[in-house]
Amino acid sequence: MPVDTAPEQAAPEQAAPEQAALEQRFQDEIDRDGRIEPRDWMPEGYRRTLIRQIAQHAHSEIIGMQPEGNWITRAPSLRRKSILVAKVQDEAGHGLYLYSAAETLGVDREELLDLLHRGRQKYSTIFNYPTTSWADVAAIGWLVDGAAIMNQVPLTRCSYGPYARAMIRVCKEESFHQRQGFEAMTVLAGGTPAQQQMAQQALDRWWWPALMMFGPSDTESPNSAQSMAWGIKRFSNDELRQRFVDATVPQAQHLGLTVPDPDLRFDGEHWVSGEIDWSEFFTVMRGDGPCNRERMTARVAAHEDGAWVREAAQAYAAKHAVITAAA
Ligand code: FAQ
Repeated sequence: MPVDTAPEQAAPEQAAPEQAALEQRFQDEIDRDGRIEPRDWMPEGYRRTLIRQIAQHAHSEIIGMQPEGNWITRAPSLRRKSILVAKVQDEAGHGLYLYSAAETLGVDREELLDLLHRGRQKYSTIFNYPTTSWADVAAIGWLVDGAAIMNQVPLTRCSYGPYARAMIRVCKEESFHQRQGFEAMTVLAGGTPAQQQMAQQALDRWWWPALMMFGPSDTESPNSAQSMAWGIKRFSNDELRQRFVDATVPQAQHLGLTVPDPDLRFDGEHWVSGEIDWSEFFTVMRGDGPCNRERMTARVAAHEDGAWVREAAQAYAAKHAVITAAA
């Protein structure tokens, strides 16, 4: 089925009575905070919104393997290397759960990957920044996984059952990732002056891109209102970003690091950030960030190199289907 993620245009008042009853049942389920399951009737716009968001999320997980994967061969100890290999494998696994969740909506993962490779679907801007030092790996765990958890814990209560259930396991693993990043950052921040400098420079590089992960400000977010009405998103982009800032500034202070925001202030209740450079966010989102081309080239090459694995898996499945049918 071709993927069309444009918003649905049908006017509800034109719907036939049966259609109106289906819509009412769907809406009642949403209103009572129930779960919509793959075989339930759902509005076409709801289905398209979920495909768009879940596919982008899956793409982010698999492209997100690249910045940290860059450091597997150069991790500073065997312990750090084994942790990093496990983390990067987890990210591949998250991609697989998410492509499976998207497939329950009637799309094929091959088609979603094709859309990614042709630049027709997005992945998170955060993965278009380079990892220039080992401290960047620590900063990704602390900040990027920290932001991902803040965004994804509410998705465990998403109205679409398969996505919500996938998020429960993903969030447990992301929580480990965040803690290992903070632990690695703690070691660097408490180390030699050179290590402390590495930690500070990594925070300087990743702070603002991490804030951008939450998406455009609420006034510039075209999808939020409908996604919140459908119970896909539970909080707005700005609400989640604020929660992240409130949680993370005290962590930076604990580490003895300085958040690279001269306008950051505490208003008695919240840590209030200075203005985000939205032109940078939109530039990276359009494909002109520091590593967009490099990431896509590596992704397409990995897909092509893996063709024989997919063919072998299909041949194996076909062989076993014949054996099972004959038994
Ligand atoms: N990058 O109207 P909204 C991770 C797009 S996973 C690129 O606010 P929405 C794990 C947005 O798609 C990180 N594009 O959109 C890990 C839309 O464009 P479209 C990924 C962005 O969907 C850790 C347009 O802007 N997480 O980190 C971004 O309601 C470490 C307008 O925006 C998820 O995907 C962005 N940052 O809200 C892996 C979580 N922000 O599609 C490895 C699930 C916005 O209309 C290492 N997704 N856009 O053409 C969500 O929660 C939502 O989709 C948002 C965006 C909040 C990201």
